[in-house]
Amino acid sequence: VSPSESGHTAPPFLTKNLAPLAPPVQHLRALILRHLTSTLARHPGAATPRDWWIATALAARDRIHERMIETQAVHNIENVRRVYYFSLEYLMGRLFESNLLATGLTEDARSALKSLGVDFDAVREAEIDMGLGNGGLGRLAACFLDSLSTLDYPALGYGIYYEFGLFKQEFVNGHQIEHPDSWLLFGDPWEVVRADYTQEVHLYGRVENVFDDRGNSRPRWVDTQTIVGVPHDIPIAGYGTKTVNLLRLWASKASKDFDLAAFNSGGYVEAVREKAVGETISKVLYPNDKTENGKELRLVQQYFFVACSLRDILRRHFRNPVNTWANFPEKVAVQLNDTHPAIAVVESMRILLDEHQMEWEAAWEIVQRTFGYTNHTLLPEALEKWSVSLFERVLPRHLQIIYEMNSRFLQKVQAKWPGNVEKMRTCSLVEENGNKMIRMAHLSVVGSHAVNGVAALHTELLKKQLFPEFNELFPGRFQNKTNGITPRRWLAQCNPQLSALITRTLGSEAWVRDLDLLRGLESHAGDAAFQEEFMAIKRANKVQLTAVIRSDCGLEVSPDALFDVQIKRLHEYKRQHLNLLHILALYRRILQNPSLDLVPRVFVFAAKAAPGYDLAKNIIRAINVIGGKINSDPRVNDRLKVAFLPNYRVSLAEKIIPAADLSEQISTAGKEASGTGNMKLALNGALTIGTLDGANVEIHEEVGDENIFIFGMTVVQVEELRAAGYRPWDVYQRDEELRAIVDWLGSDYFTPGEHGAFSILHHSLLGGGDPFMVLADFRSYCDCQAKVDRAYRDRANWAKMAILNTARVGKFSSDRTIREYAEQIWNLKPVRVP
Ligand code: T68
Repeated sequence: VSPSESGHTAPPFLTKNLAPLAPPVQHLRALILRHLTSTLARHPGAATPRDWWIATALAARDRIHERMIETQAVHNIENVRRVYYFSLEYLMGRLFESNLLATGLTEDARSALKSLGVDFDAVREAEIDMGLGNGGLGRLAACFLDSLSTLDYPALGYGIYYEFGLFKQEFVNGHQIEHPDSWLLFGDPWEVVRADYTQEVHLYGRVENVFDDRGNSRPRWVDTQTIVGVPHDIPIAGYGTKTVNLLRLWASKASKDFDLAAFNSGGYVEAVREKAVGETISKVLYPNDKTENGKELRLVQQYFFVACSLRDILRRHFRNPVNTWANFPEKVAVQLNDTHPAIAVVESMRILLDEHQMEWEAAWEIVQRTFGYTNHTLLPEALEKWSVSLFERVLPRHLQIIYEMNSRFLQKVQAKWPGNVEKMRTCSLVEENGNKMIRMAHLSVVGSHAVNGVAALHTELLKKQLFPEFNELFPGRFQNKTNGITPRRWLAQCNPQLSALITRTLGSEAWVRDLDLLRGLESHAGDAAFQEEFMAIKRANKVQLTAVIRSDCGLEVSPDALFDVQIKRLHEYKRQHLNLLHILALYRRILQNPSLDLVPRVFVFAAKAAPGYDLAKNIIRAINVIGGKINSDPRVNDRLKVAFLPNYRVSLAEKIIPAADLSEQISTAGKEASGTGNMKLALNGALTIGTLDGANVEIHEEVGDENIFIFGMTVVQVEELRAAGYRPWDVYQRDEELRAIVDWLGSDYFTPGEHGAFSILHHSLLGGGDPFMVLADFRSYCDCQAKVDRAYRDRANWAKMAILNTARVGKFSSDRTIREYAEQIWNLKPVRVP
């Protein structure tokens, strides 16, 4: 079909003076122009990059929709088993390039736009990130969706269509200031609203007992408030395949009934106000990446999306007349991304017991066979608990079911450890010290057939420290699934030059779908010419990052310096302040020895702090203020620069990662469940300086001891020191340099006239007991950084190490992770879409 016959033609007045192009490009150009005029009502002469972005996205979407319709038809007709990923967070980033890459339209779009005099990069930059997540957990969900589609697994992601994603961050006088993230301001060209699949959800109310005609009583949940969920579908196109799965996000609306009741009693304004309450549920993403603060709206969000999603799954299952409850667990696998959606276990029981009159045992078997649970943290403050009184108000029937689950479970505990009250107390789904709380992690373990950690070390600690009793009660239930990252976004897309070099060297693009093929680069690691090319690309990426640092920080840095990068949420356990202490130490050494020979370094930070996390915000302020002082001190003579890039997000990570020389992965051993930034940086040829924590352990195994900088205490040493009684004061007293810089930090040297500006940080290190053992690891860290300095001077060897990092981290593809989930937890088979 020629463009003119396909109906996709642009109006002739727009095309008559355009240069002829290859037919597919010409076709795409016509499509872009048609969307510009008919969808956006814009003349090309007046179009902004944003208009071109939307028009091009809609053109690509046309192709994705065709594949999506085809995929869903195949899945439905073949009545396939699907996995449903339940997550409160999806950190998707921009979708323009990833969708073009998946559909093979990148070069055509580039040429089509170029022929219209439009710059591809400016168009790409017009898209606002879809930032519906906090950090690693949300980004992992996004990588998993990419791998699920690429590997042809039938899958659906369920979540919330937040009107405001993670806040925008700005720095004012070094302080973090938050602004709302209005990502929908210009619309989302990727989504399709499916109002016909709207679901109703009930909340609050009370439970009463009703009697049937045999005199048996049954509980009934009554006097509830109704909220409706409207699905917004985002297509997830696989790379190099026709599969397009869906991410289905629920937006909350007040129900019609809700309106009517108030209208009928004459309260128009009240009705509209109540409607607004219904719509607040999906208004905003909670910006805490670790602490749970027990807010009612958060529980309501969790229940809202879970209830909508389960009803949607049932609708899909029973739409096919051959399906029954008996084959439900054969068709449906649900994965819980942390405990945030764990109420799904209880809601499923409620549906089976109350709406389908199933017996407990039968219902429980279905539920357990259906659910899997992924744990992402051992930090006690991050383990979700909900107060019983809140539960009783919001979800009274669910509380009853939890009590029943608990009583049956505690019988098992009793049988295993007869008469052991302590075991009952530790295992119970209900915590009973003072304010009664529901332990969502325990509930998730009991309600799932598989529980997994996200790195080998993390899973071991999960079994030994967090859930030892559960591991004994349910042998084989705990498994490891080391995290991964999608090589599409995190190499092919973000580092096009390195990707081209790899493709040229390996002779094909197959590595994009099979990352283990990067091992083929190993034999080139010692080749001087290859090293030159590899490092020239690194330098070009660094030059590009210098432009970002210039525009976002107003700072001039040299691309020949070592780019030392720490990018991740700001958290005590991640120890950005350990990095800061090292910077202070170097600064002080320069002041004491003006001719000190140091490899020039640019310290690149990017991190958001939870808005209520004072210590994290104080660390940001300290890095900004001390960095500012160092940057402008002529005595430093450009040997040190500190760039804290504001508003860290996926699209910024894509610019920083390809330019990194050194990757800071310096958490206290035992605290970082896995990390995934560590994988992205290593894949792009940055060397890791890190502790033996999370997936660093496995990166160390893969790249080899000579190609990584390991320092600090191990998990065992951390535990021993804690048991022996850790006294940061002693470390401080013993180490002259450490003492000097901690005192310096505590003084008002860096903030004249503003006394105690960093007192929260200073206190955490000394008086506060240094819970993450920053001082204990300081000396080892400095020594290791000195090794980095020496290693960087040997350019050829550094290049070799960097190449070997890229070559040896194929294991950390999320394709490998997803295959493991599919084979070992979901029992899921790929389905090819012809
Ligand atoms: C992260 N967790 C882990 N949590 O910290 C990281 N938490 O080690 C791991 O690599 C990653 O998960 C993927 O497994 C988080 O990112 C959150 O963001 C979060 C959000 C809300 C509530 C609790």
